[in-house]
This record gives sequence, structure tokens and C-alpha cells, in this order.
Amino acid sequence: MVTRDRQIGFLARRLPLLRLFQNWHIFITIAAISDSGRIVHRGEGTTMKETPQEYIQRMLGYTAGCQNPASVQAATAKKLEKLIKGVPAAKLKKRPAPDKWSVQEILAHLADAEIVGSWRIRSILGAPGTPIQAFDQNAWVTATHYAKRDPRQALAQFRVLREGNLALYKALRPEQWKHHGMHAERGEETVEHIVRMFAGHDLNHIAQIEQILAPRRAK
Ligand code: NI
Repeated sequence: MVTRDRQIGFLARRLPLLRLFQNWHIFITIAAISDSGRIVHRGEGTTMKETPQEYIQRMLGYTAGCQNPASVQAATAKKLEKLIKGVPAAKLKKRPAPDKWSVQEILAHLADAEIVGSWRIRSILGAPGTPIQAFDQNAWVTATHYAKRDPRQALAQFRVLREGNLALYKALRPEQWKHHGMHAERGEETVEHIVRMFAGHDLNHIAQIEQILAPRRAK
């Protein structure tokens, strides 16, 4: 391996094209394990190809000008409940396209993302500056069987975790909002930033669910 790496290193210093190839390899590897990158978000119902930075900007865009992202988060469970009220299980289970998540999968994703956020925020509060691991959200869809998850149970999981987090936010001292962790791909992220990102993430998926269920309502 050492010899091979040295050879590649030797060539890369001399061949800009090979260096580009090397970088692409690294980039593709990172994107594949990303919870925000260009490959993984394809399954979320968007074909938009985006980098982690573009993803951050898109999420922040949803709450631009919003003074209190926690209040956005506080409204989400009820909005989701209202959206799926009376919608048959088969409809929730149906993917709008083969490569796009169903409502059921989105709800399971939201419930599991809340586990991730809950853990990240607590890790940061307990040990400011702590590393934050990325996760492959598409791998979770298959590995943790979103297709078999009860959507209403997923929503219940989301609601309970979210209520716990909202209570935690209320208890935070002002300086704790500024504490940060080091995200593996996105760098420094404060508690404040994570809470705002999750509010944007909520709105993103609410809009996605609305879009999936809209044709049924228009009829
Ligand atoms: Ni998402």
C-alpha cells in the first residue's frame, strides 16, 4: 500500500489530471456517506445535485428571516398529523417515483433524524467541540426497514423526541446555544445552527409530503 500510495503521489504531483481523479474519488466517497451531500439527497425526492454547502444554504433558506426556529420545530408534529389524517396506508406507502421516498419513508426519516439531532445536541452540550459523525440516510432507509415502519408510529416517535428537544432548548443558557461540534463534512456547527437546520429540514419535508399527497386532494 505504501509503495502504491507513493507511486500515486509521485504521479499526482506531475499529472494534474490524475490529481483531479484522486480528488473525485475522495469526493464521491464523502458524498456517499453523507447525510447532506449530492448523492444521498436524490432519494429524498429531489434530483437536485448539491454539495454539503449548497444543502446547508437550501435548509437555511426555509427559515430565512425567522427569529425563532424552535417555534417552527414546535409546529411540525401537528402539521404532519394533519397532512396524513385520513390518508390510507397504501397511499402513504406508495413511492411517487421508484427513486423517491414515500410519505411513510419520509416520516420514518424524520423520526430517525430526530434521534440523530437529539444525540448531536446533547453530545455538544456535554462536550463542546466534540466530533459529529455523518450518517448515510439512504442506508438507513433499507437497513432499518422504513418500508415496514408504521407511519403513525414514526410520527409518534418524532413527536416525543421533538417535545423532549423543545424542552431542552427552553432550558439552555445563552452561551450553550453557541457551543459547537465538528461535523465530519460540514465543519463547525453550533447548537443554534443545528436547531435552525432542523427547522428548515422540517419545512423541506413538509413541502415534500404536501406535494406527494396533493394530486389526491385535487381530485
Ligand atoms: Ni431529510
